[in-house]
Amino acid sequence: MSPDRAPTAETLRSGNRRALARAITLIESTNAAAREAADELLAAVLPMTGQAIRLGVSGSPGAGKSTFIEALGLAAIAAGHRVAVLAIDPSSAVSGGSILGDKTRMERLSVDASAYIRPSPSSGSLGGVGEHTREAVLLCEAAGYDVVIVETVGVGQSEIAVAGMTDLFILLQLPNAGDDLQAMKRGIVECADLFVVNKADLDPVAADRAARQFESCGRAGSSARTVSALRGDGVAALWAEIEMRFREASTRGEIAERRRGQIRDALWASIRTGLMREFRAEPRVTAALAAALDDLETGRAAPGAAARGLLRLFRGGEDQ
Ligand SMILES: Nc1nc2c(ncn2[C@@H]2O[C@H](COP(=O)(O)OP(=O)(O)O)[C@@H](O)[C@H]2O)c(=O)[nH]1
Ligand SMILES: [Mg+2]
Repeated sequence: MSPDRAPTAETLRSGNRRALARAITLIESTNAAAREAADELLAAVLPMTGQAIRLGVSGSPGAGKSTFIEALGLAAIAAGHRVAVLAIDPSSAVSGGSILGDKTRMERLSVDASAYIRPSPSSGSLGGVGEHTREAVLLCEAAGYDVVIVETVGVGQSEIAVAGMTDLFILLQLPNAGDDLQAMKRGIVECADLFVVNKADLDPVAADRAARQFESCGRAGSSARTVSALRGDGVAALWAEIEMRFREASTRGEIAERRRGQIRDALWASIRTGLMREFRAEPRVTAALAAALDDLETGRAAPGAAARGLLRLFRGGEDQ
C-alpha cells in the first residue's frame, strides 16, 4: 500500500471497517515508507487504545477454535460488546496453505455488524508475527472494538507470542486430551490462563475428567471449563466468567501490570529482531560469515570467539 493512502486516526476512530483493514495492511507492509506511515498512525492512535479485553485462543487444528471463537464472539456481542478477531496462521508463510482452515466458517460472526474478522498471514513477517499482531490489536481498539480475540494454531512459537500480547490466554482442548498430558509441550501448558475442553457433547465424562487434569497441571491461577462450541453449551456462562475475571484483575491492577511487562518484552524483542536484521545485512559480516562458519566446523575456532570476531566486524572494527 502506498503510504499516502494510509487511513488517518480519525477515520479509524469513526469505526470505518475499510479504514481498519487498510491500517492493518499498512502495518504488515515491509516497505520502508509504509513502515514510517504505520509508525505515525500508531503513535496517533495510541491514546485511543488499551480499553479492550484481549483474549488469546490456541489449540490444535480441529480442536474447534473457529467454532468456539464464533460462539464466544456472539456471546460477547449479546452482552453488548464489539468483537475483533485476528487469526495468525503460521503455516501460510511457508506452504501457502492454511492450517487455521476454512476462514469462512465463522459465518454468523463474520456478517455481524459488531464483529470484524481479519486473517493475518505471517508472510513477510520481518518484524515477526508478534510485532504485527500486537500492532493490529491496537488498531482494532482504536477502531472501537472492546473485545479482541487473537487466534493461533497450537504449533511453533506463535502461541507463546500470543500469550505475550493478551490479558487472558485460552488453550482449547479435546475431551481425550487429559490422557496425553505428558506429551503436551510444557511451556505451552504454562502459558495458559484458562483451559477450555471443547466438544463436551461428544463425551461429557471424559471432558470433565480432562478439565480436572488441566486444573491440576496448569500453573497457579489457571482454571479449566468444559463447553460445546457447536451446541453453544456453556459458552455464554464462560463469557460472563471471562468478563468478571477481567474486571476483577483490572481492579487489582493485574491487567495493567501484565501489560507493562508485555510491552517491555515487546521492546526488547523488536530490538533483537532489528539488530539481527542489521547484523545479517552488514556487508562486512556477510563477507566474513562463510569463513567463520568453516572455521567453526573444522574446529579452528570456538563459537564464542567467532561470534566476537563477527561482532567486531559489525561494529566496523578490525577482524580479530
Ligand atoms: N461435536 C462437536 N463438534 C465440534 C464442536 N466444536 C467444533 N466442532 C467440529 O469440529 C470440527 C473442527 O472445528 P473448527 O472450529 O474448524 O476447528 P479449528 O481447526 O480448531 O478451527 C468441525 O467439524 C466442527 O463442526 C463441539 O463443541 N462439538
Ligand atoms: Mg479454524
